[in-house]
Amino acid sequence: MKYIIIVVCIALALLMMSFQTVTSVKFGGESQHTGSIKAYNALSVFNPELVEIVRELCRLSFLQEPSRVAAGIFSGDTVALPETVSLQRVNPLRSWLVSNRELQSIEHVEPEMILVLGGSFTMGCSTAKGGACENDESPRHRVHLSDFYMSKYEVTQAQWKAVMESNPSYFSDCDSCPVERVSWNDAQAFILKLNQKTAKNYRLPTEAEWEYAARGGKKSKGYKYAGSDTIDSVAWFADNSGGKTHPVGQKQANELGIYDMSGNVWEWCSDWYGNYSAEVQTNPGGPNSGSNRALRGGGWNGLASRCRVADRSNDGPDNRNRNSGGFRLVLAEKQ
Ligand SMILES: [Ca+2]
Ligand SMILES: [Ca+2]
Repeated sequence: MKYIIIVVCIALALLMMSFQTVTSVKFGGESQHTGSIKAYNALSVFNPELVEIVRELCRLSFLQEPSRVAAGIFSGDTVALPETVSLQRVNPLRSWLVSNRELQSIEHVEPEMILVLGGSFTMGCSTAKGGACENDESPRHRVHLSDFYMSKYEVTQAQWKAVMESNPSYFSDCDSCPVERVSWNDAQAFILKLNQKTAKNYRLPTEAEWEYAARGGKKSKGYKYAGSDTIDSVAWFADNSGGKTHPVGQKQANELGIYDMSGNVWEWCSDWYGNYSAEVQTNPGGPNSGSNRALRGGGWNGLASRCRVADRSNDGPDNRNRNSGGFRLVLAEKQ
């Protein structure tokens, strides 16, 4: 069966290349392994969309039994695997492949989650790093948090498309960029569908969870931005973004291994936006009511001061006009 699949992969690659009028790839005298790898590489140069189909077929074939061929095909592959749910819609051939294998695509839409060990921290702005604090970042107060899991990256356009079968992003056509132009309510709709697909309880982070994670949790080094005092090393913001979002995970991660908490897109939190209280709090979820929802971390079009771990912003829950507004996910426990 394995070898049939290999042959099919190569045949498929050659068939696709015949549409691309690629003539420079030679298979003579080479093993099937080498041939398929070369075909793959050639395709990736000439037609990234078609190579996805080959890659997916091979990946599915060796899901249970990783082999040299699969390793070769995927060597140098730095792109996240495409989400089969969305591609079922996009490509009839892939749809056939998926339905034949009765693939459950859930694993490919789920975000990579990082364990954030609970602990205590002081929430709110300190002038220790020389930053100007804004009024809504005070009073500083002590917060105790339980363990939780936070997504390593902002939710990407590929993940959004896989779940929602749409892409609201202004900077669309970039699967690995964060989804943006989503309202707080849109994010809730995504989470509802994701939870239905996965039978898990994903949710937005609370502001306290967001700030604790941005500060590096138990591993915090007290940086001004998430992962550094030098903003350029950790964040896409107005001065370095070139006026657009960027694929997630390209800047340096923070102390917990979480990316882009400062910059790229603003991130919705679950809380109503309101004033802080000076009381010690345990797992706070913000005010009971309000008119706006909290946003954190700054974005590609914002000032450096917006990317501070203590900075807060807010917007109406239906507002999706921000092409710098996205989100990331939290799980209370690994499920
Ligand atoms: Ca961000
Ligand atoms: Ca602010």
